[in-house]
Amino acid sequence: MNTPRLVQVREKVLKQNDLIARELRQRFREAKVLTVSLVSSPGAGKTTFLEKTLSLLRPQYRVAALVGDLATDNDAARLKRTEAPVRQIITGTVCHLEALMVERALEGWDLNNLDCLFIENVGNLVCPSSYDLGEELRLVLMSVTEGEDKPLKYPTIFNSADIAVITKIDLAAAVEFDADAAHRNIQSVRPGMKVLHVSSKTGEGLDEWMQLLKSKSSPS
Ligand SMILES: Nc1nc2c(ncn2[C@@H]2O[C@H](COP(=O)(O)OP(=O)(O)OP(=O)(O)O)[C@@H](O)[C@H]2O)c(=O)[nH]1
Ligand SMILES: [Mg+2]
Repeated sequence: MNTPRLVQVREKVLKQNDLIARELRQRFREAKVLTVSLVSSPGAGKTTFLEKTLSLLRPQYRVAALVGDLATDNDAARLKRTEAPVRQIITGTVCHLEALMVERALEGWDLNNLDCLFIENVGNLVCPSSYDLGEELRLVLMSVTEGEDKPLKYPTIFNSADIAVITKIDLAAAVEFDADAAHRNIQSVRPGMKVLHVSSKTGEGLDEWMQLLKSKSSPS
């Protein structure tokens, strides 16, 4: 039986994306830029976490960020307060970032002048999982207010990520968040996955995140 046309088109798009992502990864490695992407459901705390991360790394590290959104440049405006170079990618109707969007957004930036590049994906736990962006590390964030079962419901995104970050832990007691259950769920879809617990409001857990990041990148 012939493969349906829609499937063929999708396979072609993903293959094309993988080729560009591979080239990007090569460029990042050659320029010694640690590239970290963030995925999560809308509102899990990506931009807030990134604001803290950029501020803590600067001025020792040369950092920059790309941020994806369907319609606004609100997140870029927030991240620019850290004074790091930031570019917004408006995706229109597209529910994820693609490697080509990253490549275009980087035009004019000399990667040799960077130590770390962060990429905030569009808030979505489904679409971004299939699109490699050439990043070295992918973080999947889940906030305590979303419940413990997200890894079970969206296993593909947890499988495509390297580190899980449980966010908004300052609210854990108020929403009776069961951290053990969340860990069990993460480990059941991705055995051995590293899990961080952070609050971007109180700063809890950010030290461990900084240590982890600094173990992978050194300022030049
Ligand atoms: N209490 C608490 N609130 C937080 C924390 N992190 C983020 N928030 C709040 O959660 C809301 C959403 O945070 P954002 O950082 O905009 O989330 P986001 O994942 O970037 O959202 P999208 O880009 O729209 O997907 C904001 O009102 C933040 O102030 C946290 O650690 N603790
Ligand atoms: Mg955001």
